[in-house]
Amino acid sequence: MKNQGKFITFEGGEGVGKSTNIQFAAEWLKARNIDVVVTREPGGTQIAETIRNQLLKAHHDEPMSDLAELLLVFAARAQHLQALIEPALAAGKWVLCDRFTDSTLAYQGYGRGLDTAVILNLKALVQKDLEPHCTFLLEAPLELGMSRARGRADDAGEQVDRFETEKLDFFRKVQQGFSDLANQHKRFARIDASLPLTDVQQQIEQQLSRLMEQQG
Ligand code: T5A
Repeated sequence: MKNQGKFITFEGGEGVGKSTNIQFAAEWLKARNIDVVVTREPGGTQIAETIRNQLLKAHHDEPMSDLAELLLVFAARAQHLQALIEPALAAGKWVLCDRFTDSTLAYQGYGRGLDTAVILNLKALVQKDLEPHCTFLLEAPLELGMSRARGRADDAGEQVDRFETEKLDFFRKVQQGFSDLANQHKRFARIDASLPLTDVQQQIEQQLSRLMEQQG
């Protein structure tokens, strides 16, 4: 039977360096002849990116309900899994995904205060038994991540998105959510993302080497 690929997710608060380090990980793996797909959530396919636009759009004429937000996140995920993630894994590729369901538990669960049991039910419906092989949790003090995100957005001339307009207290709860999840699940690799980029990438390299060894 053909080797199944590996599913690796990158998680953490705003601006901790997920996008930067996912690109680094992809290049590192490609240099070792691994077939890699880089994707993100919400999004990753045409339909899921359309949902992302609505989720992140800062100004709607009506406020988005927390439940609508949750269901849209999972609608995008269902599409992303079927159209991109599952076929890539079945073809033996390594899928590197910028955010996944841990973000839903952290943002919609801890941040918005939606019932974790409801989120876990939706997770079971959408993901069935698929879990990431490894989840890199990039951790840095909130203020550092937010100032990095702001700096990057200013450089790129981007507007803030709907989540970035939330108050600090919301992001504290999100951060607590990620920390609790990392304490509960062995698949998490905690990365100190407050360090200079080369040190962050050294930690990521170590974890990728470990995953390649498991591959045999
Ligand atoms: N969301 C998502 C939910 O609410 N529920 C869900 O289920 C899901 C999947 C998505 C939003 O949607 C929410 C959460 C989010 O608010 P996003 O695009 O993933 O949006 O959100 P962000 O986390 O805001 O993504 P960013 O692109 O802002 O942050 P990254 O990717 O973590 O950071 P990155 O790599 O762009 O780095 C930011 C800047 O810092 C520099 C980089 O060069 C860049 O300029 N940098 C460093 N500088 C110094 N030292 C380091 N170690 C550095 N690392 C990065």
